[in-house]
Amino acid sequence: MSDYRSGFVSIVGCPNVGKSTLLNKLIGQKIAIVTDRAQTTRNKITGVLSRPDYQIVFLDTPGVTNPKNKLGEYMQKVTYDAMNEVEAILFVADATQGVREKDAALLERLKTAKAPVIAMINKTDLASLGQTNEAQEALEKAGFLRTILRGSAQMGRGLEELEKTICDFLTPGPQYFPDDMVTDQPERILCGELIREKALLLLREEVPHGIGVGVDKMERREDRDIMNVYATIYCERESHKGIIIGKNGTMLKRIGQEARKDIEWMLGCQVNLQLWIKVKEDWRNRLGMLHELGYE
Ligand SMILES: Nc1nc2c(ncn2[C@@H]2O[C@H](COP(=O)(O)OP(=O)(O)OP(=O)(O)O)[C@@H](O)[C@H]2O)c(=O)[nH]1
Ligand SMILES: [Mg+2]
Repeated sequence: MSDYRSGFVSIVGCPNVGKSTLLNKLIGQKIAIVTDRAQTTRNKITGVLSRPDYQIVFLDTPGVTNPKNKLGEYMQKVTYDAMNEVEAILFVADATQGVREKDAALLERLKTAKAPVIAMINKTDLASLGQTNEAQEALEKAGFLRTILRGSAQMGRGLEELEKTICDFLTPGPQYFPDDMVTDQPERILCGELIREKALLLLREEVPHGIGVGVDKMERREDRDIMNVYATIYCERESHKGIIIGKNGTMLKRIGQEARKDIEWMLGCQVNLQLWIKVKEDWRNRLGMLHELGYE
């Protein structure tokens, strides 16, 4: 297959603009968790799109923001590192927010990136045409973007054109991943992420950002097709622990039930999910804990 092409494309942008939603839609499978909270994604997430004559390896990244702790610094580094050694960079903007100061700051950084940068104005389903046009004009002013596309990741609009555009940046190269592999994240990490997603979605106030999830053990029961999954939810304060457990344990139960459904769907078998909660004060500044939770 001499005309086979491939390439890496990193997806970058401010928090909450829809990068992970876009990744999932492009791949056609949920590999990155999505919530309405800023800073949902904490690590680089690889998503592989395989077609008969090309392969695009997408790198979803944490939304760029000023770090407030070591975890934040790690997340920023993940994003900046992902801008190197890729064939193209996809900058995502939110049509309803336009190009804010923080978007402009990231664009400024992207100006000096080695790879060509294209932009996608996302969430057009929520924005007026005027808002979208305004975002487009602001992006055009940046002056270095190769193409500016618009669409809605959630509605699946504009994705074919996006894929076609990205194809132009692929180069003759190897198939990096087998056809049936959509991500390089191990099941254990995906399980932890699904639990974290449910916690983020169900918990309010300041609790969610301080949550980390570690999957301690996964074991298939020999007698039946059931997977036992043991996981720990880490939080930063005793009072947060109480909120996560909820009145009579109802909140923890809901997080567990909703996460279990998704994990069963992902693993294709019945799951017995056991959740524990531990308080680790200021864990987002503790390197040992960050390593333990896969942020290294
Ligand atoms: N209406 C609408 N909502 C969207 C669209 N894309 C994403 N969203 C919503 O926007 C929110 C943020 O989506 P994410 O995909 O988690 O955003 P992100 O850029 O990955 O965010 P971080 O990981 O925090 O940087 C979620 O509530 C999504 O459902 C879209 O095209 N239309
Ligand atoms: Mg994300």
